[in-house]
Order: sequence, then C-alpha cells, then structure tokens
Amino acid sequence: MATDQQNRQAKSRHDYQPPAFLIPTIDLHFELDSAATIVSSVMQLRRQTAGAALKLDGQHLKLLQVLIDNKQLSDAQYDLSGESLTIPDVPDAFELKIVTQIAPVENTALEGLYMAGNSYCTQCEAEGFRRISYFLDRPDVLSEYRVTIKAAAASYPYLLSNGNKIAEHITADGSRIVQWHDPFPKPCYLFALVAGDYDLLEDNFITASGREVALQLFVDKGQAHRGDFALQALKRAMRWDEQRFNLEYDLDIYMVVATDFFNMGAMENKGLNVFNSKYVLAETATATDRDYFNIESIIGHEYFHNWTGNRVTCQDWFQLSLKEGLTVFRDQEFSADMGSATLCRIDAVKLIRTAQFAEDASPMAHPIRPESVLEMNNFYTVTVYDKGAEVIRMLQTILGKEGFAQGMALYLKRHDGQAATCDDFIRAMQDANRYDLSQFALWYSQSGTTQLTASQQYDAATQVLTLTLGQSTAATADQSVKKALLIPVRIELLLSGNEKQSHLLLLTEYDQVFSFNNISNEPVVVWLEHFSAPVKLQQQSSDDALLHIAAFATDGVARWDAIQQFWSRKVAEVIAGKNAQHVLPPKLFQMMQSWLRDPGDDKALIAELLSLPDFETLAEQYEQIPVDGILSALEQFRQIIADRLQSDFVSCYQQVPVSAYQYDEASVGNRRLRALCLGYIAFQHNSQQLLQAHYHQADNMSDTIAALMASQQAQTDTFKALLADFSQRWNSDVLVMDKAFGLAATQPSEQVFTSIEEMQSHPLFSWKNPNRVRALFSAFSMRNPRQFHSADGKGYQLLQYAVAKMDAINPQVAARLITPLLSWRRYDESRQQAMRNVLQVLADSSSLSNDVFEKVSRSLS
Ligand code: 0A1
Ligand code: ZN
Repeated sequence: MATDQQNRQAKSRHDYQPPAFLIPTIDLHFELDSAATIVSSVMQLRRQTAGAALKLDGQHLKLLQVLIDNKQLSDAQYDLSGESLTIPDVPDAFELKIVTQIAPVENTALEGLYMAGNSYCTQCEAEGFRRISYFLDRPDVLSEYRVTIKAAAASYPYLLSNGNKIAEHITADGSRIVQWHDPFPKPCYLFALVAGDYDLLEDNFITASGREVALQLFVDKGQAHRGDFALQALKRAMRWDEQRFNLEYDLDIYMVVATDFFNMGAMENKGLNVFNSKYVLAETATATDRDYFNIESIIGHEYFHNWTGNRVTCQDWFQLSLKEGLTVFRDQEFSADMGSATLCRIDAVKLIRTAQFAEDASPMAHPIRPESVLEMNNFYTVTVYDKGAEVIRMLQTILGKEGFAQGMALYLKRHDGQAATCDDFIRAMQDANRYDLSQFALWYSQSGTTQLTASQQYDAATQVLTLTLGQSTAATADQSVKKALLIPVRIELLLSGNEKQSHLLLLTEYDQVFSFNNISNEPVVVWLEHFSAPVKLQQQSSDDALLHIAAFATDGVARWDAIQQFWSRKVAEVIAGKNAQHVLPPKLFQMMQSWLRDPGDDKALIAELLSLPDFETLAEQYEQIPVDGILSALEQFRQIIADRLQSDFVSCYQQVPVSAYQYDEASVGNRRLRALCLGYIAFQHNSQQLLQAHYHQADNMSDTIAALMASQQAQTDTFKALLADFSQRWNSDVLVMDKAFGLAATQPSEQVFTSIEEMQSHPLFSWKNPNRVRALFSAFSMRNPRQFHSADGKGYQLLQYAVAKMDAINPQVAARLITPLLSWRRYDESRQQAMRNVLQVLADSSSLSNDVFEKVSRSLS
C-alpha cells in the first residue's frame, strides 16, 4: 500500500458516544454562486457533556467568520486542523454563527452542494452536510431548520428547501429570495436545497384525515410529459401507507426533484426528495416495464422513509438498516400489492442470491448492522438494504402480519422525533407481541450466509413424517464464530391426490427434528417456501421431486425456485464431465412444452419458469467459481432448449396477444413471455427476420430492448445493425442512450472492448455523470461475465482504468465500481493473478480516496 498521509481511521459501533452538544435550531443563508457560494449558519447550541470542547465537522470549506453570541473569534480562539473546527472554550448555551464559502462547480463528488448541469442540488446523506458548513454532522443531532436562499431571479425561478415555503420576493437588483421552514427537527443528512429552472407538474392528495397535501414534481425543461407516472405512483404510495400501516403524510407539501446527476437512486430529504431522473421519468417510447416497476418502487421507498427514517431516524450510521432494511421491506410489500407479488419476490430473491451472497463471501462481508466502518458511503450495501429487508420480512413471518403491524405502531409511537437503534426496533416488536426475540436479534450482529440442510423420512407403518433441518454458517472475512440463528422455514407438503399442507417451522438449534403425524403418504416437501429466510438451501430431494414442485407447488416463487435448483444441479453435473444432452430428462421438456402451449394467466411467471438461472446465481454455489464451466454449461443448455422446443417457442410467440402498450400486470406478462420466446428463437439461424420485425414493430421500449437483447445474446449480425439504428435514433436523449451504453457493454463477444472505447467518445458520455459511467462500466463488470473474466485479463484492466479515473472525480461511485474485483480469491489461479495485479496497481496509487482504499486494502490483506 502506498504510504499515505491521510488520516484513515475506521470507527467502531461500540465507540458510540452521545453528542457533547445539541443544536436545537439552525438558520441557514445561501447566496448561490457556482464558484463562490456563501453559506452563513446561525445555530443555538446547548451543552450536554461538561468540560467538552466543541468539535464541528467540515470538509472542503473556506472559513470566513466564526462568532459566538455575536462576538467574532480570533484565529487563536479556534483550531482548524484536520477536517474539523474545534473551539475549546464555549459556554453551556450560546449562539454560534459560522460563515463559509464553497465552490459547487468544483464538486464532482456530488456530495454536499453541487452543480447538476445549470441547477444547484444537494446530497447530504451520509456525511455530505460537512461540505456545506461546519456542523455536528451525525444523525443523532436533530435541529429545526430555517433556510433562506438567494440567487439570480431570472435563471432560478425555483429555490427549494425542506418544509413549508414561508416567504418569497424579488429584490431591486433582480435577486430572488425564498425562505423555508421545516417544523420537524431533523438530522442534517435530511437537509436539501435545490435551485434551478424546471418544468413543474402539480397535483394534490387528500389524507385519510382530510388534510390536503400539495404534490410538486420538478423535472428538466421539456420532460414534463414523462413525469405523470411517478406522480400517480406517489399518490398510490401515500394511500397504501395509510391503509397498511395507518401512516399519514405530515407536511402540507411534498416535492420531488429529478436530476441526471446523482450518486444513487434517490434521497428521502424531508418534504423534498431528490431523485435520479431514471427513477422518475417514463413514457412508453423510452421506458421499459422494468423502468416503470423501479419508478413505482423507488417513489414508494422514499415516501415510506418519511416515517421510517425521517420521523424516526438513526442514532448512528451503524444503525442504517433500521431505516433502510425496514423501508426496503415496506417498498417491496407495496410493489407486491400493486402488481405481481410473485414476480416481486422472485426479483428480491435473485438479488439476495447474487449480489448479497457474493458480498457475504467477499472481503467486505458485514452484518446488516456493521461493526466497523472507514467510509460510511461504502456501507449502503445490498446486505444493509436487502438482507436487512429479509430480516424484517422474517419478523413478519414469525409474528404474523397483524403482530408485525402492532410492533410497527409501538416502535413509531415510542420513538417518534428520536434517533433510534436496531435494538429499539426489536424491543418494540418484542413488547408489542410478548415474544422473546433475543435469539432472532443475532441476525443483526452475525454476518455470512447460513447453509440450511433439509431432509425427510417417512414411516408408512406409523404414518409419521420426520423432517430434519440443520444450519451452519461458515466464518466470514469479518467474523469467525457463528451461532445458531432463529430461522423461519415455511414448508408445503405435497401429498397425493392434490392434498397439500402448509407449516411454519422455527429452527432454533444447529440441528432439529420436526415430526408430523397422520400423513397418509410420502409427500414431496417444498422447503423454504417463498424464500422464507435468506439462506442457502441444500436439500436431499430427487430431480423428479424438484420438477414435481415446479409443476404443483402453490407458491409461484417455490415453483420457480425448484426449477432453478434443478438447473443448478444440472450445471454442476456438466461441469463434472457429464453430457449436457444426457442429463436432461424427457419430463423436463414435456413440462416446458406444456407451459408454452398453455401458459395460462400468469405469463410472467411462466417466462421465469422457462429461464435458466443466470451466471451470478450459479457462481454463488461455488467457493471457487468455475467461470468457464458455468458459462459453457449454460450455453449448451440454452442451445438444447432452443433446438428441442423450437416450434413451441415460435407458436407461443405468435399466440401471445399483442396490444397497444399499457403498463399493467397482464400486458407486462405478455411482453415478458414473448421476449422469452424471442430470446430462444434468436439461437436459430433463420431468426434474423423475426428479430428485425420485433424491433421495428415495437411501439414501446420493452419490446425494442427485447429485440436488442435477444440478438445480442445470440451474437447475431442483426445486433450490430439494430444497435446502430437505436443509438442513432436516441442520440440526444441521455436516458435512452444509457440503455445503448449498457447494450454495447454487455455484448458477449470480444467486440465489446472496441464498443466501450467508442462509446466513451459519444457526445453524451461524461465521466462526471455517474449514470453514464455506470451504464457503461458497471454493466460491463457486473453483467458481462464472459468478457469481464476474459482469460487474458483485459476485462480486469478495463475496470481498473475506469476505477482509477473515477476515483479522482467521484470516489463514492469509483468504490462501487470496484466491487467485482474484490473477490479475486474465488477464481482460478491465473484469473486470481490478473485481478490481484490490477488491485495492486490501484493500491500503489498515491492519491486513493478513503472509499476505494477501504475496499482495496480489505481485499488485499
Ligand atoms: N437514503 C437513500 C439512499 C442514499 C444514500 C446515500 C446517498 O449518498 C451517499 C444517496 C442516497 C435511500 O435509501 O433511498
Ligand atoms: Zn432508503
């Protein structure tokens, strides 16, 4: 590791100390200027800890003035070393005024106040407020905010901040001055400011208790026609939270701003959400079904944070899952109620089985409540968010929907207006239900993926069924000793003659036996129905039993799961040297054929049942990932299926109804199944015409993308022509060009390297925009296993180039980009070498950010 002068000090959860001072009110003044914004902050402070000096956080700030109770301090009265402002001698209660100057135009990290094109925008979570002014930048310091913004009136018609607008006027010299007041005390990470010229969409919502809330959606000029879906989704989310959890919105206005410059998906700032525009803007011609789904779910997510995150926030950042796991769970429940619950669940399960299991097996493994953090931005992870949501879901499974809702109500009542902990949440659930959750709480402190082993024994004479469950969790990079967890295992028994039984088993020991009497015949057991716990399942069932489950289980997720497990077994057999043709039983094809011939109403599920598992899911079944073996097995199976069921794919494709675009469950299912068929048909030599027709006849982006992806995956000549046409047609629309970048970057052929090179000089590509960089490079490293893992190491070098370049611009995005390289130990000797080499090059660089440093150093140690 290069010697570094920086102060890189990881923090531990156990070192938490309450703040030495509180800041009940803050009055902020902004004079906006892209190169020299003046921020003046007037705060009331109250001492909590006797004798303590006042130490405020600050980064990249030019300090102009410090005053205590209106008296200016001399340089000798404070210390500005490191990234803080320390004032040793302060009274117990006083007014502190701080004036700083910042340069939004130089802020390419997009944390704090930055320029998003011609607009000003902020992002303060997790620790961005310290780039705006000196402050106690921690979530347990809650203040009431008054904000005044001044900017040139003509260029900035909208000057926005949290809460209610209380005044607006234009001065004689043409400045606009707007004042905001947020009555709800909040931590500074929820502060937001936006200034710009936008198109505005307006609507309103009447809450259950009859209050009217103004809804305002701000989008870039010319984009108003793409805003309606998000606005409607917001209203659905508001209604849903009232109905499901009895939670009403609390301010008179709710604003959403869409920006193309954003590090993440969106941000729940009180009353003023900021969204990555790809999660707001949609119209039939530009947005896929997946885009519509994401918009609804993220609009819901940010809205639901108003209670789980804002009204009750986190004591410290180690508690992040308190708001994120819970809010992801809430948005998943919302999405399930709005569309296909089965498909939502399948999506969530895929994410856990790919990215989350991979994270558990990586040097960055951590519990949903991390113990040690160098750079907080590195812990907005799939573990904290999505495994966190699984943990909440298990609570609901154990306590029941009603019991869970009571726990939620108690939690919100107890902690409204406070900064709480994960333990507070568990305690509320426990108290509301009089249920001992002490063992369950281990899910918060234990990292790693638990292996569940399941077997069955049936005694025909006594009619007793005995089920045996076992759990074990291997040591992870961060933790060696693992205890037995409380694991809710939902099962279904498929008996003869269509008889079925459902049970919930609570596994509390390492090994446990469950007996069932009066079972008239040996059932097929569906284990872990609906993925009732985020674990890896090893079951002793036969191939036949898996196919039986795929055909007959009640739960669609369980059906899909069974066939996924079936394929993963078959892939393993081929890797072990068996012939791909021979390992597939005729029964499999009969079943697939019957689905294609009579797909019924749930066509989206049928499309999932007919899909092979993806590379990333299969990879997680292996400690050492056999890259070439998995890819080759998948390719063989895909060709075999395409050949064997060729005519069925064609007739199903022709029979699925096509109608003018609508985003609803049935039409989404139709498009998905047609796209699935097209994907297999593309592997026939004579498919070119159909691919072209699908592309040219498409009246919506889902169908367009389906044609592009099918021709891309089958490596047809058509792909090049279609992508050229597509890029030409949309060459001035960034939102769609991101899809073109993604398609270029996921080509399975070596051509990908040239394409990525070319796309970097596209007029719309910019290293300063995270969406562009992710569209090209994350797509390549995370969705193009064939070329990313190219045996000559070219893929790794390309990613290293992108990470190094990005780290100087936007460390947070750079650190996310590097993820696939961290797990180098899981590949074969020569790939290990190639990956380690590029990591070492990064480690040797003298100017690494904390973000990238934390990951590279954990990976190489
Ligand atoms: N709290 C937001 C996600 C978010 C986190 C960090 C950010 O910048 C570092 C931005 C957004 C959410 O869960 O939606
Ligand atoms: Zn969130």
